[in-house]
Amino acid sequence: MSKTLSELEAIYHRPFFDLIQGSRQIHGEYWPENEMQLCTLLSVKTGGCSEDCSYCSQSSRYQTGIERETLMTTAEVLPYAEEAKSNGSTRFCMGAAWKGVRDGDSRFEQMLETVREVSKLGMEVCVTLGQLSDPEARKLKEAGVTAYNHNIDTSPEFYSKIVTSHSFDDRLSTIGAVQRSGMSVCCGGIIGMGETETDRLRMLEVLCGFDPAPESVPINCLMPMPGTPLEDQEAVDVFELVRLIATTRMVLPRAKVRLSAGRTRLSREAQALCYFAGANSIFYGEKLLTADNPSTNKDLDLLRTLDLQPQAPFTTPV
Ligand code: SAM
Ligand code: DTB
Ligand code: SF4
Repeated sequence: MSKTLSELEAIYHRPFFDLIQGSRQIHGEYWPENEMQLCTLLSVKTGGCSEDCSYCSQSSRYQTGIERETLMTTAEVLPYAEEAKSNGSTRFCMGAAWKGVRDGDSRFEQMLETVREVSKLGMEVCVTLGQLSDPEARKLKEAGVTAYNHNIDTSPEFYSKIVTSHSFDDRLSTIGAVQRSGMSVCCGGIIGMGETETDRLRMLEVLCGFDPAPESVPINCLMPMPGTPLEDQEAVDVFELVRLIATTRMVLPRAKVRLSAGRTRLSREAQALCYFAGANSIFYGEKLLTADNPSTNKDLDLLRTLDLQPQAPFTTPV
């Protein structure tokens, strides 16, 4: 449901304990199961991207040490998806470093084939392939994609400080095509890029205006990648992160709120506070796309300590 910036500010700036008490109550109402969704990421096409996103190790504009690779074949991807399933993930997300996809292109056809095969495994299938329009979105949906990840990354105002090779409106038009196709929208952003807390709430204001509301909202903490323009950014304050998660939980109660990149820099206690405030999904597995993620043992250990269950596997087709 739409929220104005001042409504979001009123929630976000509540006394800290009132805020998390409020988000906890909503969380308990909508998500009473004490479950954590585990999602595994795989970079199916790494590096060499034409775009200039200042946070990204995969942009060809920066010297980051990430080599350009070709698109993985279906046969190469499948063992990773099977392993993710056997490790307990219920969502498998494939990411590609390029500007976008075009119907008829052989790489797009190859992606469709991969999606068709992965979707037989009984996990949610998410892809993040950059820009697309209606025909591509329809074909991905038909092939078995459940959710399309395309982040707005930050506020409309701050966006041009971070990316110039495509616009905020370009991202919104991709999201429009995803919505029209019937795929779920997975859309969030990154904090810790030099934006203000108001920028973060402006980002949330845009997400709240989506119709339908995003099914999942990844909140990434910037992982400063050597060689990128943002390599020296300082880590974000944990309490600001928790406030944003709690506010997101309150205004998008049905969304999976995913504590995404950057958990390697968060203590166990900080992660626990994020989960308490309303985060109910994480990336699971030692690698994100190019950056590190906590080990699966550490994650399972923390979930056990907090008496949180990994989301149960699906018993009916997804
Ligand atoms: N190329 C596609 C795109 O840009 O939509 C898909 C892959 S892209 C790497 C997916 C998202 O990962 C980005 O939109 C950004 O929000 C997040 N991301 C990328 N690099 C990051 C970093 N260094 N720290 C935190 N989040 C990052
Ligand atoms: C999202 O919001 N975060 C994920 C996923 N969507 C594709 C990606 C995080 C990338 C972190 C940096 C890296 O691994 O290079
Ligand atoms: Fe390319 Fe996506 Fe990285 Fe931007 S975030 S440089 S579009 S891979």
